[in-house]
Formats: sequence, structure tokens, C-alpha cells
Amino acid sequence: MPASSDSRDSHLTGQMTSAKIVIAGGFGVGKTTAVEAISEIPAIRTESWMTAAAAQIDRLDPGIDKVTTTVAMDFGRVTIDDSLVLYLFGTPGQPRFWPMWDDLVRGAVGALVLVDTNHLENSFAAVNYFENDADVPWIVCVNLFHGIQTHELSEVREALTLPPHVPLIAADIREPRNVAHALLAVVNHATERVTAVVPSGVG
Ligand SMILES: Nc1nc2c(ncn2[C@@H]2O[C@H](COP(=O)(O)OP(=O)(O)OP(=O)(O)O)[C@@H](O)[C@H]2O)c(=O)[nH]1
Ligand SMILES: [Mg+2]
Repeated sequence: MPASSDSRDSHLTGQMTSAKIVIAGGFGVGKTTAVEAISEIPAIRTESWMTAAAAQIDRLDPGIDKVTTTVAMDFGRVTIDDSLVLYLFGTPGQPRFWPMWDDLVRGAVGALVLVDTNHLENSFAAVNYFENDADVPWIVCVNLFHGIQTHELSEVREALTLPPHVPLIAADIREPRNVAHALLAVVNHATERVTAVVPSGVG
């Protein structure tokens, strides 16, 4: 795959490579929060106020002061080092916007799928999408709301029936350093997938 192999080559040539990463997941898992936390440019958001009617459908937890929802996408940019810039595309989370995911995922080198273990049911569709309907390397990250890990990662893996080859991590994605760590995990996973498909020395 060009982006990951380019990024390895660019270390050798001193060239800058850019790559598209998708940040996906169900409603309210923290996608917009993650893009805003890490982006070095003002993140482009397409937030719309949630109505009282929507609040009945889009369940929120006490202590989470979420009043808007993404209706198209989030966009941000982060320079990882002098050879790699990541362009971040956050998906909308509400089911009525899921048809947009195909367009947002197109051309991405990898995806970070956020989950909220307090509402794991909101994550099943996203996991199912990346497992069956998207052809992009992906990893799963449990967003540690309030910084608390409520379940062992092995339990989360089992509950989501994640395939063994899909990495699973946990992070409080309000912290830029944590988001950077998660994004690097996506890049590394994508690179490993390419290396596995194209043996070194070929091409
Ligand atoms: N306490 C706490 N709140 C968080 C954390 N992550 C996100 N939030 C809050 O949770 C809410 C949801 O965050 P968003 O970033 O809007 O979620 P989203 O996934 O983009 O939501 P949609 O686009 O509507 O699907 C916001 O009010 C955030 O401030 C976290 O790690 N801890
Ligand atoms: Mg959002």
C-alpha cells in the first residue's frame, strides 16, 4: 500500500509523506473530541445542536455535557515527525449518517475505531462495518471516559468478538499525547499489514 510503504521510504529519502486516518465509532464515543485534542490546525467540525427529541434516541450519560452531534465529518491535521503528516477524518456517529462512512473511509491508510464500554451496544455496528464492509486496517481504542477503565481489555475483545489480528488499546482521548499514541498504533498496524502482504525486498 503506497502510504505506509512511502512512509518507510520517506525516512530514507527525507521526503514528507501524508496519510489519511479515519476516526470512527458509534454515537458519542469521543471522535470529535479526539480530532480536536490532537489537531495542530483549528479542527473543522460539522456539529449541529441536538434537539430534545433526539436526546430521547441518542442516550447521554450524566456528567457528559454533550449538546451537539457531528452531521458530516470532523477534519484535522497532525504532524507526527519530519516525514509524516496525518490528515484526520472523524465520522458522524448517529446511525442516520452512516451511509457517509464509505466516502470518508475511501483512501484511508487506517482507521481508529473508538468505543465506549458504558454503551458497548453503540459500537457493534462500527466494528461490524470495519470487519465486513471496509477494506482498511483498523484498530479499536476504548475511550476511558473520566479516565476510568471499567472492563478488562480481554473482556471488551470478547464482547465485541474482535478478530485476534485487530489491536485493542485503551486511552483517554482528551489527552493529545494519548491520541498521538493511538494514531501511531494505527499507522504501525497498517504498516505491519502491508509488510505481511508484500515481503521485504519485493518492489
Ligand atoms: N469525561 C470525559 N468526557 C469525554 C471523554 N471523551 C469525550 N468526552 C465528552 O463526551 C462527549 C462526546 O464527545 P464527542 O467528541 O462529541 O463524541 P462524538 O463521538 O464525536 O459524537 P457524535 O459525533 O455525535 O457521534 C463530549 O461532551 C465530550 O466532552 C472522556 O474521555 N472523558
Ligand atoms: Mg462527533
